[in-house]
Amino acid sequence: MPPVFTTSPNGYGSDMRSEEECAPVTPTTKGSSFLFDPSELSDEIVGRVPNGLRVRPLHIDDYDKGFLSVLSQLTSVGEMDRAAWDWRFRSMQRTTPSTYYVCVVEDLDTTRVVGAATLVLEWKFIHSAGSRGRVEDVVVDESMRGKKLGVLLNDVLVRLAKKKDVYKVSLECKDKLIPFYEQFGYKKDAGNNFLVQRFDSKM
Ligand code: 16G
Repeated sequence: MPPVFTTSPNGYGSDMRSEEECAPVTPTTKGSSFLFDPSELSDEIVGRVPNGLRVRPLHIDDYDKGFLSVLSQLTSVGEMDRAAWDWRFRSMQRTTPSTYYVCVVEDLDTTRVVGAATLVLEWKFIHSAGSRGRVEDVVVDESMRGKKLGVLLNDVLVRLAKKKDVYKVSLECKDKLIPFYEQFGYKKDAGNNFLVQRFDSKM
């Protein structure tokens, strides 16, 4: 069955965020709980969201809301206690200019994270001190597959990347996912290749 969409696209109610959470996240903002300013995910960027879900920035409390369990459906997450999580979250939040846009889909009934995707801005000297976007760690919880949440997240990240004025946006994916990602405008970059050296146990 196709998803039902709300008329208020982002699913944010004005009563859903505290004043502190609505404040812009800047290096000088103390105690903010979102990874980046939620206003970056405007209705124009987020588009239409199925009823009962919302798209928002990663929140520091997502440690307890299944974010890591969703990520572990993509690859190895490894051990991460609360202190390690807080440290990583705060270090990503402090980057200037902002670099990490980890977006999540939250199930409003359960308040669990059911999908995630990250836009990383790689700041450059080239292209007039521009930035390149990298789409990373796109994953939807197995219980929510088939509801086009992957499409939703990718649409959000491509619109956000354009808004951030990246000169290009790229991603890596398995062969079988190439047709999926092509629908968002990605193409193989003829003449360029993705090379890697792995220092973990995966070959
Ligand atoms: C996929 C992901 C990449 C992620 C990697 C993890 C997308 C578009 N691509 O390539 O972002 O970091 O898987 O696999 O989500 P790894 O642990 O083998 O690097």
